[in-house]
Amino acid sequence: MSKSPGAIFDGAQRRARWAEAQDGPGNRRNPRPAPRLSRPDAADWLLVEEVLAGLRSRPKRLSPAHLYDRRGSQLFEAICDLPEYYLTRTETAILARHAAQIAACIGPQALLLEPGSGSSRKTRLLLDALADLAAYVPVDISRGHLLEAAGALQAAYPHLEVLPVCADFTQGIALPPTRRPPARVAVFFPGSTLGNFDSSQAVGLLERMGRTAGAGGGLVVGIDLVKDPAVLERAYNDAAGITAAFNMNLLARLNRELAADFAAGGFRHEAVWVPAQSRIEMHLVSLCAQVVHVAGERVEFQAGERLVTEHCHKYTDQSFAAQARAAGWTPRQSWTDPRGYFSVQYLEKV
Ligand code: AVI
Repeated sequence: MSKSPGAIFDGAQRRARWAEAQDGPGNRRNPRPAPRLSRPDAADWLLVEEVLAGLRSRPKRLSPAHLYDRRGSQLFEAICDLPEYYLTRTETAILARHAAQIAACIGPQALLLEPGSGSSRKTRLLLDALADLAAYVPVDISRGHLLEAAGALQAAYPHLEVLPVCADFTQGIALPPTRRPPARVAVFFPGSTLGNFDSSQAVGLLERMGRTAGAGGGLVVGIDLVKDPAVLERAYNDAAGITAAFNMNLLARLNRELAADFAAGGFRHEAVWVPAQSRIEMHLVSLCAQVVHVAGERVEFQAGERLVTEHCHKYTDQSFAAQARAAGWTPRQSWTDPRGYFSVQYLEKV
């Protein structure tokens, strides 16, 4: 780790080191014809500061949001189809089986808001059951993905008003005006994405969703349930190594986007069940003592040192209800699968 004075938040120094890391030493006399990166803009700088702060913390930790570049998103889609990764299949089956009841909870003429909508694949199960929806508002940070998915939905549901919003849903969402005034707002948050937030962040996120939905609003949320640790660990350590590739891709992303030099074979993937926190933790474990450079900064790893890349919390009905109530939501109804692996919950903001 760099001990240079003012290293943590000295932007000018870091910019100079970043430029050198991209172009290589001696670049002014012998410039490369095609530099690896364009100059960082403001968003890149936020990313640099966040990543470096995470690499300086103990244990080293990075936000799981960084797992989802283009390649990471493709790998995650592949994970959803893995035999060991029961979550997507199980939740889809619950939604398919109970769509009519869920739609009855949501009620007529609602606005359906989906934070982190991605491909909106599961949404169709609800849309098919919600005949008189006032509007569907998918929200995603990836503009291309959002517009593509919204276009496909609009074609499949020509009478539905589809109003895509490109935004980071963790920052709160401003609802767009709709042609028909909705009777209520219902938030759809499937996929156990809530489980990737630590407890206080999850409560904050649920509170923001509650503010967006307003009094009388609804929330349909998918949560993964506590179960045999062997089943959980298998889901995140699949035999084909897709989850490992998904985790390792983070290092390739840092190499590409932050001029880092993580060695391809320097780390291994590991996902462990941590019962005290009721979560799977995804780690990258350093295979040896090594020094890595990220945006011009030195980062030391001990042999066996872990970089935490994701937390995946697993709930009981009780632990989820406590979290939801702390955020101002009242649990109304829930549905599960025959094995009790996953739960879809309906909550109301009173
Ligand atoms: C997106 N999220 C709900 C997944 C999960 O299971 O927590 C991410 C994931 N990480 C590894 N496999 C899947």
